[in-house]
Amino acid sequence: MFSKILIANRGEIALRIIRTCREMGIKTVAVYSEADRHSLHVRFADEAVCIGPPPGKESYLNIPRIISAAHLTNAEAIHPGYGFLAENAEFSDICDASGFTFIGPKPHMIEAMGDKARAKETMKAAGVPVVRGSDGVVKSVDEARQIVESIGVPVIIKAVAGGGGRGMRIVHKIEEVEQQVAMAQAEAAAAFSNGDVYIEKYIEKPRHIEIQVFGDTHGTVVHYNERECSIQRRHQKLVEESPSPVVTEEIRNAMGAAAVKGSASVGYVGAGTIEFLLDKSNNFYFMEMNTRIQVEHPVTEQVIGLDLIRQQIHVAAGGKISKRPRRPEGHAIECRINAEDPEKDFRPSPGMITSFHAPGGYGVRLDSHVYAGYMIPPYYDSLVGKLITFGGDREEAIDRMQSSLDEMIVEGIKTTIPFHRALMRNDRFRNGDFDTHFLETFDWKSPQ
Ligand code: MV4
Repeated sequence: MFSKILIANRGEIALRIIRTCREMGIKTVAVYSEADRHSLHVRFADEAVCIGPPPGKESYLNIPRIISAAHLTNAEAIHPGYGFLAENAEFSDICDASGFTFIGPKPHMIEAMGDKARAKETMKAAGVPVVRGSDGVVKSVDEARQIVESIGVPVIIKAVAGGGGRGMRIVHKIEEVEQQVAMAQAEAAAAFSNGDVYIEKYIEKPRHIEIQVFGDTHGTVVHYNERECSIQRRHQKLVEESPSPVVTEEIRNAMGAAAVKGSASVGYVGAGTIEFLLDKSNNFYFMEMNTRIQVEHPVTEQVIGLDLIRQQIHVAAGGKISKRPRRPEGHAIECRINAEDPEKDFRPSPGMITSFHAPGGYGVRLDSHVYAGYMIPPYYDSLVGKLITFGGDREEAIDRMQSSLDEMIVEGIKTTIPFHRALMRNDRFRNGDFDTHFLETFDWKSPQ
């Protein structure tokens, strides 16, 4: 096992990783930008190295500075968390080449899944259901038109270098296909330095359901059930839960088996997430694979009884994972508390937290790095914390979430707490009757 790990991240996830390292008797190194000097990850790590000015490019995204910090402190492994360099193939490569274990997949795996058209072809070849459409990249607008003539509208044009909702366009009229493809290509070239796009039949009002997978270096790949992530706004998830209110044992087994088959076919090692769309007839289709630990991993942890960060470290050190299937026990739900003003179109609301109270009690978990007197810097994401509640069933978890949200105090900045309080009272949400478009019509200000 490693004796020292450097955490190439900040905020709640840096703290989350430090907590597990301490439990495991592993020393930790924090890296921080000048804006994060007073952050808890700096206080709680055994050592801390300042790696530069506030902007991400000059600190948390600056590979030479992070590698230098690892050399300086004699770290053995580097945990990237999520975001920043977590899915950067070059970083994974440089860590290994510099003698540090990257706690995540090898560069070729990150690259294979980062190209969304290639990832889809790989999964299709492994027998995982995919949405019908172009076979890989569309080479010309003529080819695009032919494909849409055969599959019919609506279709969705996606950038191969996009992902997470970036670089997508929906087309409802066949005569607009050529122009839309040309525009999508130009946009993708500008945004991702790669203009390649592919086409799929557009699935109307799907649910976003993802499967947590895990592989070890001994050839074992397992899944830890689904997370329901349909409550999202502009491709930002706001609420996640496990299990999904609509996933039956039959769907879970089929989706889980497909996710394992797809991951095992590429020899996947570490924590991964296979994202599916579930349509109205309960057909599911592979969308993307994320090769990192995700923000919403705690809901899975709470229902399967396993520390996924511990397991990432264990696997990176060459350890084996148990093949035992883990069925969800009870129900867990997570609300992302962001420093955003839901009254003003969720615009960022950084600044000083003047007063803070963390909810607690039976079945309540708060993963957060903030405290009274903490300054939320404007440079990074706006996550204040993740409030997770769990109970014997979904209703109990939601009731507990409602009372925890009522108890939570964050003053000095605007947060998404009022939005979550309204959502937890909403009948459609309570009945599990929602899809990825739910928030487009949900008015949190009107009485539920
Ligand atoms: C789709 C889709 C419908 N049909 N693909 C969005 C994020 C990325 N991971 C995949 N996404 C989607 N892909 C097909 N073939 C719907 C989404 C989607 C979505 C699209 C428009 C507006 C909001 C959305 C929210 C979640 C998923």
